[in-house]
Amino acid sequence: MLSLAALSLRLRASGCQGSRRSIATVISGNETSKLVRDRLKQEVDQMRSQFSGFRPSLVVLQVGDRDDSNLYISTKLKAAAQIGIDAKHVLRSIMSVNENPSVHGLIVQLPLDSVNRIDAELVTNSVNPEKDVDGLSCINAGKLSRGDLNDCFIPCTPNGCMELIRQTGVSVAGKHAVVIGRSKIVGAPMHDLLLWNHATVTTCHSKTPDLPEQVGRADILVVGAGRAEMVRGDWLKEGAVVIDCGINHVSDETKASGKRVVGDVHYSSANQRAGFITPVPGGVGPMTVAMLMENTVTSARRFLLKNQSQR
Ligand code: NAP
Ligand code: LUD
Repeated sequence: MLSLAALSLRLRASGCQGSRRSIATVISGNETSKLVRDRLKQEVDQMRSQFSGFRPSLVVLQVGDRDDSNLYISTKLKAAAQIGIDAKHVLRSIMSVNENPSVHGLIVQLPLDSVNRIDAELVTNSVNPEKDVDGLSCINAGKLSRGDLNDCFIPCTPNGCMELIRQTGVSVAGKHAVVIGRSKIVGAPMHDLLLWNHATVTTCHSKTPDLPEQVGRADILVVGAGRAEMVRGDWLKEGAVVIDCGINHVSDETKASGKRVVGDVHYSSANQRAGFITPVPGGVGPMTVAMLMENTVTSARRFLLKNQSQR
C-alpha cells in the first residue's frame, strides 16, 4: 500500500496542484480509527471463539451530566459495541469496579461535573493501574515518563496522535518535535511519547515567550492548548507534520446550531505550509476513541494470559 508520505511526494512531483504552493496531505482520523477498530473487532472475535464467549469489558464512569461528556461517552459506547467490547456506563463507586474481575478497563470521564469540588487527581489515582485504560493514574504516567512504554497504558489522545504520525510515514527518531500544552491528558504524555520515540522535544505552555519562534522549529507539531485557531500557518516550518488536538466551539451564524467546532490550528493557512495536517473534526477525536478500545482489548488480553498462567 502507498504510504501517505509516498502519495504526497508523488502529488508534489507530478505537480498536480498546479502552480499554487502544494497543500498539505490530510491525515484522516476517521479512516485511521476505522482501521484500528476493524483490527480490534477481529481480535475480539478470536478471543471469543478461543475462550468460549469471553468479551473484553470496559466501564465508563461519569460524574454529572455535561453535554460534551455525554457525547464523547456515547461515541465510546458505540465503538465498543461495534467491536464486541462489553461496555457499561455507570455513575457508581470506583472501588466496586476495581474489584470486579470481569471488568478489564475503567475510565473516569473528565472533567468531573459536581456542585461540590471533587479532587480529580484523587479520583483518577483510585483506579486500579491494571484497569486504567485512560493511562491517567500516576503509576502509568510515571512508567511512560521513564520510557517503560510496553509496561503501561498510554493515554488515548497522545497514543492516537502517535498513530496518526505513523500513518504519514515520517519517522520520529531524530526529528525536532514541539508540543503545545502540558496537561496530564494531552501535552505531558505527548512529550513523553515523542521523547521515547527518539524525537528531541520542546514543550510549550502559557508562559512560553515567543511561541511562533518555537513552532517554527518543529518538524512535528502537536497542539493541545484549547485556544481556537491560535497557531497560524505562517508560524510553521515548511512541510511540518501538524497534529491538532484542539476542540473549540466558536459561534457561526451560518450554522443551524449557531456554532461550529475548530481546532487550535488555523487550518486554512496551516494547510498551505504543512506537509501533513489533521482536520478538526475527523482528526484526533476519533483516534482517542479507537485507542481506548485498543487499551481495553490489551487489558483483556493481559487478564486472559494471567489467568491462564495461574491455572
Ligand atoms: P488544558 O488542561 O486546559 O491544558 C491546556 C494547556 O495549554 C496548558 O498546559 C496551558 O498552559 C497551555 N496553553 C494554554 N494557552 C496557551 C497559550 N496561549 N500558549 C501556549 N500554551 C497555552 O487542556 P487539555 O485538556 O490539555 O486540552 C487541550 C485541548 O485539546 C482542548 O481544546 C481540548 O478540548 C482538546 N482535547 C481533545 C481531545 C481529543 O480527543 N481530540 C482530548 C483531550 C483534549 P499552562 O500549563 O501554562 O496553563
Ligand atoms: N476524559 C477524555 N475528557 C474529554 N470527536 C475524550 C474526546 C471523542 N478521562 C477522560 O474522550 O479520553 C478522555 N478520557 N476525552 N475526548 C476529549 C476528552 C476525557 C474528544 C473528541 C471525541 C472524545 C470525538 O469523537 C469527533 C471528532 O473530533 O471528529 C467528533 C467531534 C464533534 O464534536 O462532533
